[in-house]
Amino acid sequence: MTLNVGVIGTGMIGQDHIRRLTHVLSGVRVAAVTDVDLDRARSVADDGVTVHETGQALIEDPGVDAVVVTSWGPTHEEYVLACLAAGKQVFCEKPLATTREACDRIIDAEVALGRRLVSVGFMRRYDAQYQAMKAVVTGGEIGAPLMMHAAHRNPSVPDHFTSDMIIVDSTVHDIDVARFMFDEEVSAVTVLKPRRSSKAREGFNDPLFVLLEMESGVLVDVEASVNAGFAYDIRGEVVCEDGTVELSESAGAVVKRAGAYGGRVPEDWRERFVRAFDTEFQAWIDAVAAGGTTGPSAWDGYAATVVCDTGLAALHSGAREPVSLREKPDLYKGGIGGSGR
Ligand code: NAD
Ligand code: ISE
Repeated sequence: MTLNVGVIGTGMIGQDHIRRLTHVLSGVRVAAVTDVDLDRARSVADDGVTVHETGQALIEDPGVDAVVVTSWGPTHEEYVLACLAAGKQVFCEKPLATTREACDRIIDAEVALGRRLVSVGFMRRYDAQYQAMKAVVTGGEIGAPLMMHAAHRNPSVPDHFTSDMIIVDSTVHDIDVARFMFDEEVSAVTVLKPRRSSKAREGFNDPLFVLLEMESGVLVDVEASVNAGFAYDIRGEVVCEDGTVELSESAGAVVKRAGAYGGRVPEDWRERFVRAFDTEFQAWIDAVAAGGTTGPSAWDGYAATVVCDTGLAALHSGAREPVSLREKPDLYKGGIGGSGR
């Protein structure tokens, strides 16, 4: 069976996902696309792909079995709710929605339906290095986890990027990793402002130092910088009672020559996580074709957005801010989201 997917939002990541759905993955085809910029949607539609004028029309198209949402964050709620109303599986890029209230409405709608239709695009859970790290942590071979050190370094960001976006757009991935790694919620957030990088424009606090307190007491620090210049550099190390485990330096080769050694640092998130995105989507396609879904749930999307909101409060107050989550509905009980394994 071939799964017919409709893609809403044909910008940067929408085009990257259309490429993998069309040329890399199996059991799937892109049947329809749409974008508020219709010319852009038309320009990426191969022969045989329907271009819809609205996301609503795409969701209602009987030729579309399941939907991928890759439009701007503030539009996600509307499309995810429409997919739930239509009874169609939906893969929504992060964020699930941009406010706690919007995530609440999605959870309420999915719980009322009584089955999971929503999967959220936290692709790091499908990255081989993060999965290997989690296997060591949960295997217990180096004892109980105490701390995690993480770094999220973007080479540069567009002019519209703000300090708030360092948290909601970038650190949101590290928040999801922390929940995934330790299978528990974040209970408090503190955000410190290190010396400002001279490469950050006036008034823009970059980098930020984000401290997440997990329910068990594990501490996770995230250095988030978006003007690192040199490359896209993602780091992580978990410190346990009897040892440490860290993300390996590179999936590629290490070259030694002329008294030095080195390897490639990825250019951007597309290069660093290309395999994770492929694995994430193939798992979703296979699960949807089999009549279900997989991957991070609406609860995972909700929790990440609430922690981001709390992070923004901490950034602006300078204080430690506690995280307050609603009661977890039974639909999402049994651990924190999926990992595709
Ligand atoms: P983008 O601006 O390149 O593309 C977004 C597209 O959505 C644009 O073509 C825009 O015209 C379209 N759009 C806006 N409003 C719309 C609407 N109401 N209906 C239909 N189309 C609409 O942005 P992007 O970088 O591709 O990001 C898109 C989403 O993907 C964001 O939520 C972003 O956070 C997420 N993202 C995730 C990752 C990741 O690593 N998982 C990486 C990049 C982006
Ligand atoms: C971007 O939107 C992503 O999601 C990338 O994974 C992240 O590294 C980057 O900082 C964001 O801007």
